[in-house]
Amino acid sequence: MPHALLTPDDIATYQRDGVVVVRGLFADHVETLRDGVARNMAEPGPYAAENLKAGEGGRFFDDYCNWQRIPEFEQVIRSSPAAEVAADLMQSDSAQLFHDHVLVKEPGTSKATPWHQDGPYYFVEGRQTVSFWCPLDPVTQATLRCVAGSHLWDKPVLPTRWLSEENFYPDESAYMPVPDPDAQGMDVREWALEPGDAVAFNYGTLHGARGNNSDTRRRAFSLRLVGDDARYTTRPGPTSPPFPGHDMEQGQRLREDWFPVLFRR
Ligand SMILES: O=C(O)CCC(=O)C(=O)O
Repeated sequence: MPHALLTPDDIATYQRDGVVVVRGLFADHVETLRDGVARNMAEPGPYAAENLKAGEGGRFFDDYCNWQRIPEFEQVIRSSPAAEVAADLMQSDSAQLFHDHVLVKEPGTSKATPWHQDGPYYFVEGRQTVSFWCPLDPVTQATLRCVAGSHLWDKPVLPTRWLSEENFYPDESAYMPVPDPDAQGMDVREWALEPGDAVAFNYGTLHGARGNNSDTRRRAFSLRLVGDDARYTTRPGPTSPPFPGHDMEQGQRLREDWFPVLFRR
């Protein structure tokens, strides 16, 4: 039986489309996550970034890999139903934490988050992956957008740097060019969301986000997990996140002392 937040149809949708909405996944944890985001922005970590060029309006802050030092994040990661729901969606017997990510678009940030797949930036390969993108403010137009079915594409999409727009790795020919899903008539999924809802998507799913032209903040907490088949793989350069000193080798499971298993059947 799937977790009560899911139906069998949600799981089938996730497998087929690589994206599904999970209403209320973090509903009991919104205030804690807001406190965590406030702490994270007041005490940014070594990877914190501002993602706007000079003259672009608003503020687009992000930071990741902070759960060990932001107690609010660890509490939610360990006590919310996210890990069990992740295992159900991935059809996996376990759910292992990869990392957390905070993405805040302040009011008047018209910059769209560029289309990308997360997988090419990560040192993880495997089909059993999930990222939960959870807004902490009501979101009507500043939404996450995902291309249904893109997690099954044969070739990965070229990873680029969000601010400089340069290629992330040297060999462009190993990737397909970044598509323009609207112009190309792709099946783009997006939802109006309440705080605590989550969009679940595979690391291979092409996604981006609209700018925030509203007069309210758009704080988002993202939680990334992997399942049974996930293995460490090398990439043609430093990955994002980099996890310096991880000491893993090609084909190994992610080390559990750094990436704890949060749920096992
Ligand atoms: O919040 C955003 O603007 C983008 C989120 C995203 O790309 C992600 O969570 O992987």
